[in-house]
Amino acid sequence: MYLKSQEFYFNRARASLREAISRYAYRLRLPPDQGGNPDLQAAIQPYVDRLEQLEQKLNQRLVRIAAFGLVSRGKSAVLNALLQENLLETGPLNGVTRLPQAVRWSAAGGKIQVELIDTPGLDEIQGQARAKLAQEIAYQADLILFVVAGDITRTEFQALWELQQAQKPLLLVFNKIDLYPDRDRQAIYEKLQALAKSASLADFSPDFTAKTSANPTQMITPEDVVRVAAAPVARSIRVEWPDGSVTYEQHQPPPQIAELQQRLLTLLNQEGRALLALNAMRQAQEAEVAIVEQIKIHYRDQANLLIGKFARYKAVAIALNPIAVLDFLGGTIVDLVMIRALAKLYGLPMTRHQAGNLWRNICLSIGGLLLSEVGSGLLLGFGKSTTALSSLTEDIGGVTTYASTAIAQAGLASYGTYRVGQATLEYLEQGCTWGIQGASTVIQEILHQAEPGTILHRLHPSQTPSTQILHQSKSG
Ligand SMILES: Nc1nc2c(ncn2[C@@H]2O[C@H](COP(=O)(O)OP(=O)(O)OP(=O)(O)O)[C@@H](O)[C@H]2O)c(=O)[nH]1
Ligand SMILES: [Mg+2]
Repeated sequence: MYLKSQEFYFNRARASLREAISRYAYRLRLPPDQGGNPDLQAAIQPYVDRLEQLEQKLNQRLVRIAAFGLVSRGKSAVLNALLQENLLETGPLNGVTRLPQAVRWSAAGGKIQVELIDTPGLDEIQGQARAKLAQEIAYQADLILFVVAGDITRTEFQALWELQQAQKPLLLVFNKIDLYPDRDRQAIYEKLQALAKSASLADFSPDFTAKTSANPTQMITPEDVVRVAAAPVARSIRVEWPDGSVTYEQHQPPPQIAELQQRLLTLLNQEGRALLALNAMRQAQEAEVAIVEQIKIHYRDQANLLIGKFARYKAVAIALNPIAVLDFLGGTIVDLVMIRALAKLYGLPMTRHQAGNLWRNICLSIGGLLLSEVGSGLLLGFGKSTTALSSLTEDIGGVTTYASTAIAQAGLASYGTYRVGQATLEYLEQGCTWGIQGASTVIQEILHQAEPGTILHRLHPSQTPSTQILHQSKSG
């Protein structure tokens, strides 16, 4: 059941990306004489490239797993143990790994490809550069392994907290278990699991202040804490020979990596493609928001001119037209034509998301007219018409009444058009990611269908208050 929907959403993400790419790639190819804007094209090119990279990553079904942790916790050793090959350099000194490195992992089975990313210790490169590099890698990753080698330190908490800003699923890898006697090992393991359960870091340690008090590990369940010994220390073994002599031999125990390997394989199999789809959609959403932002900037003046022009059309039409019913009809038509013109100017699709909002603004714009007719103290809805009639036959006073009603209405009408214009811009902007095939829509669907107990389910807005705020502000 879950497997089937996973494939379904994976394909939906692909379709969504393809649609977005074709929408903006078309714009890039448009020559200047057909409305292509070289400035805008240059500005959106990098984002369209990013969409294309995302599509490639999806087509390859490439899952990125990044290992993070402080220096010498055994990040490189853990990845080597998974790879069953010493491809990554390890060593007893701090800061052996200097640059991020990606290695393909073939053991994940045929359905998906996996790339393991080794990173420098989080406390190795200093300050801003460290934080920025880590954020970038975390942002690219589909899953994070956070490697510790015992009790979590304060610096590790802080690092975890920062990594969680990327909203990626995370496994807590307790490495070097060979260094602890059984009882200590169990105690640390239970403490790490307890951490996953506690709601706030403040519960866990009084050291934590408001900023860090939201538990960065709240998205981890106890089963996401795994115990490994990626490169257990060699033991010297005393050998007593038949002739009575004694020698010592170095014995290298094999890595203990099964717990991590099992958890990863299960996860990739059950949720790998859904995770891929989710991350691709999140990144596509950001790229698209950036593209639309550029479009908005480049067409802002033209759009305002256009809205102003329609507002004037409407004002004139309404002021000159003495028949009330035609005001409404004419006003609505002007608004609708303007909406089309704006969509065309921006080259963005008219999707149905939030069409209701747009209609409400159109109705308000018309409602304003209606109220002004009532408010002019004359016959319901026919204020201007009646004054128009009377002004034909009566004194100059009638004409002034007509004129002032007309001016008031024209002002209201053009203000209404202005409001509809602004609402249209917002609507077009959101329509891109909230359309049927839009990234935001697909993200929401993936998170909604996630079953309890899955890592995806824990990424659901209702599970994490911080995403909810993000989500609400995006959906406006
Ligand atoms: N006893 C023991 N030592 C380990 C284990 N895993 C790694 N080590 C040792 O810990 C040291 C650091 O391992 P690395 O894999 O280089 O650690 P790292 O986190 O990649 O370190 P940097 O790249 O310097 O940040 C090496 O000397 C490893 O042999 C383990 O499971 N048990
Ligand atoms: Mg390393």
